[in-house]
Amino acid sequence: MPTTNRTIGVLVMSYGTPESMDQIEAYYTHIRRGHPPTPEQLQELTDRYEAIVGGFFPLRENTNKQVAALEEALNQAYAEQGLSFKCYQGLKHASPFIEDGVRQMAEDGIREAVGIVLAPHYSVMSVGGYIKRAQEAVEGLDLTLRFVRSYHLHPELIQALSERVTSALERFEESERSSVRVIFSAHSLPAKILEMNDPYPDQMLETSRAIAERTGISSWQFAWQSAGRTATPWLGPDIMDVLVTAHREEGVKRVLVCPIGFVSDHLEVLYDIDIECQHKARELGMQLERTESLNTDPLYMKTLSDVIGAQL
Ligand code: FEC
Repeated sequence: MPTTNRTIGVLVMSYGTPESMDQIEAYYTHIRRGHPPTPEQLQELTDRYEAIVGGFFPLRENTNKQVAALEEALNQAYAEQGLSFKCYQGLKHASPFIEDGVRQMAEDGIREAVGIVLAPHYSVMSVGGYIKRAQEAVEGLDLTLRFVRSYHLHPELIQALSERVTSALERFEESERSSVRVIFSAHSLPAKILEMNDPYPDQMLETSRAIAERTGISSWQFAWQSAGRTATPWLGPDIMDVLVTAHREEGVKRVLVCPIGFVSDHLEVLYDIDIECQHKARELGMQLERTESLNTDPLYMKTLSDVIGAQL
């Protein structure tokens, strides 16, 4: 029997994507903290979106589905404890922005909420940035907002990713599976985070190691992807260089990329891995496969629902 009747708001934060091709410039300007891209930069990004979507932005629909599935998972998991949940989206670079989500919760009379980012690993420059904006937005409102910072070793997350590695390995000839190099990847960040003792690189390695242990693979490494095109150094090695080195120096012919830093199909997976890395692999004569994205996998929803519940 329920003992209380509490409605908890959940601010589900995600990167955000444009809604249509003509919004790419505004989106890119927001990512660049108000500095509009040059015409060349804009064209280059537009070309990438055209290559994957041709006018349809998969991240938006995927985030919508994840948020709906999470609300359902939470309401099922905690019903007996008298808790009900309402999820609000807060996007980093597109509407509804993080600030819109916080405002909407307050307007709906929510007094207690948990914020979570659809990215399992913490960096002050990634998840930390989302949290800072949500904290600023909540100032002065009658709303208590707690945060999940990371969940990169949650058993159900590791299970979901491990299952994906195991099933993607089946795309290689059975006799060749033991020679496949698994490359775990995540979004690079400016290398200056290393001076801040940021947990991001270690958390990536911890997730990679946990999946390797669970799946029993021994030939694996970690690589960064999608680094910004700026003059400052970014975390390396970059996945494109790793493909070349693994092939030329170690004779690797088959790779499985597992993008552990991302939870959904979007530009950084569908373009940077499926088109750019695939092109490089073909050039080198390598077979490259990628693990499926988590999207609304019930194990991922269970992970999110658990870590949100732990905040209450
Ligand atoms: O599908 C889509 O429309 C959006 C895909 C997308 C995701 C994503 C996730 C992360 N980013 C992270 C860090 C940075 C840093 C900069 C940066 C720039 C871009 C640009 C695009 C873009 N990001 Fe992104 N990111 C996605 C898309 N990102 C487009 C701009 C063009 C380019 O550089 O490619 C550099 C900002 C600056 O110039 O100052 C830093 C991190 C993540 C993973 C965590 C998360 O999801 O929040 C970290 C998805």
